[in-house]
Amino acid sequence: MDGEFRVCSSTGFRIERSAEALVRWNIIAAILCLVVGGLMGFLVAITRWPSVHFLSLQNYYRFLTLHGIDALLAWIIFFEIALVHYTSSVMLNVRSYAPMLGWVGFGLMLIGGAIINIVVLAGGADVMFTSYVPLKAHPLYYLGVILFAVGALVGFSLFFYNVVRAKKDGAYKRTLPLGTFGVGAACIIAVLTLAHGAAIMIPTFLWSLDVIKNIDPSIYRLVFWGLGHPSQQINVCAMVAVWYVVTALTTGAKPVNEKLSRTAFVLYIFFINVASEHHLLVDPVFSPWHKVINTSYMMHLAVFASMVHAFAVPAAVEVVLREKGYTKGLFEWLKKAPWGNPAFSAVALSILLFGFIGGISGVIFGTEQFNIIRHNTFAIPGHFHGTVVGGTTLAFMGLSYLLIPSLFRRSLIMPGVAKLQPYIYGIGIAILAIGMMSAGSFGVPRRHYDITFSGAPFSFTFDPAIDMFMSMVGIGGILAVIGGVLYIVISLGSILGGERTE
Ligand code: HEM
Ligand SMILES: [Cu+2]
Repeated sequence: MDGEFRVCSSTGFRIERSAEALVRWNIIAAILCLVVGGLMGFLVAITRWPSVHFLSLQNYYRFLTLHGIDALLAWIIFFEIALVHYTSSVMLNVRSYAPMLGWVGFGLMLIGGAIINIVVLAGGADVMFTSYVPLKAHPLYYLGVILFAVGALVGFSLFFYNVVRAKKDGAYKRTLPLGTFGVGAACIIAVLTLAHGAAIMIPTFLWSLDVIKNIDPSIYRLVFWGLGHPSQQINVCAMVAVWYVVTALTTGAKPVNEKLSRTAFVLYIFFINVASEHHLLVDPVFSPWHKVINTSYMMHLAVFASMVHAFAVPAAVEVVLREKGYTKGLFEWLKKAPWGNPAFSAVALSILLFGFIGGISGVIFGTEQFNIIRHNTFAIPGHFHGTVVGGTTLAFMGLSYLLIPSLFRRSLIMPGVAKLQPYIYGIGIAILAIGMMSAGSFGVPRRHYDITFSGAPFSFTFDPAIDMFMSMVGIGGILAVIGGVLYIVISLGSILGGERTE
């Protein structure tokens, strides 16, 4: 099976069987994780909507834990490993050089992910995604996380092996194509991130076994965010790489200045970890001077990189569409962009939502001076549903609309619905995130089961304005869930039962 190539009629890439199989199975695993993660998100959202308040106290925290794990960790990382194989073999027209290792990594991630899900559902780990000590989970939970992370490390490392071997085989001359380069930056950050992960998860595992007696919560948070924050930058880097790849494949866009785009990826590698400090702004670990310098100045080195991409991608689309003759007025090119192609519209919405909802709010909430009035409020999940959901998840959905015809060789079922899906999902997420941020600005806490405080010895009522914002969370959440279900039906339905294309 290894070494057998075919030429893809839609993208022109020479695709080898084992590389194709790795991309396919990682995508299938990713979508299945999104099924569980999305269902949990739905249940949590209708629980936070006070007029519904669906789950029991215990299940709220249990399912919130699972939502974070399956949506943020599993869906996104499985998809990123698919991207690793796609950009380091398919896009370079070479074979996968170590497919066995690819399967070992995949298997570890599956086993680790399954263990985590089972332990959480069995009630052994109501610790939420961050598993802050001294909250203690069953040792198997930490073992599951470690296995998943080792599997991911194997997957990300294969990128380097593939591109080095591909160069020897003459697949590219001086430098990698931009999409591959971007995923390469993500892989470098991934290796650094997973090293922090090992440094914190292995001791915590030993602590849960009583081998280590005590872990200082401040140290835990410091090292944990060396894992937790840069892993979001893997997502940002991979998402931006997808922006370039999808706009290139759907419109033929080429960056106006490729060197600038590459430099921006390098900025991510160097400066993203300094931004981890925004998670520690209420901790006594760093001095106020350190926090102000870090979050008012250093942080912008990475933010600047995102600004570059946010201009470079639309500019590339504008240039190519103007070349095609859409030159009337300032915006004819924008009107004539392929808005009916769900791959393109998903990426366009991803750029908008990531920039205007996720990015701007992140810069504001991450500043030392502002952080204290938003810390641990509902505004924070509002911010990151703009980044990892409106941004990354939507971009990955868009790419998968291209990969299904190209790699699974099936055409999309329900093409008319597929056209609408990115809009339904995107608008839902926008309403959800804005509702969360607005409620947070009135002090509504995150990770809180009952903001009416029923049965509490003292009474407290929030500003009545939050009723509207919490309803936005419920209604936006339901709309996003409808968009998510449509995505799952279309993608899995096409993979299983779409018309064969070649
Ligand atoms: C239909 C889509 C989604 C809905 C309706 C939804 C809704 C929610 C809600 C209501 C919360 C609870 C916040 C709280 O009570 O503090 C939450 C938390 C969270 N969501 Fe989502 N979400 C969705 C999709 C996603 C996706 C795709 C991701 C990841 C890529 C994600 C990542 C997270 C994370 C990491 C948390 C925080 C968990 C924690 O505090 O431990 N969500 N989501
Ligand atoms: Cu962060």
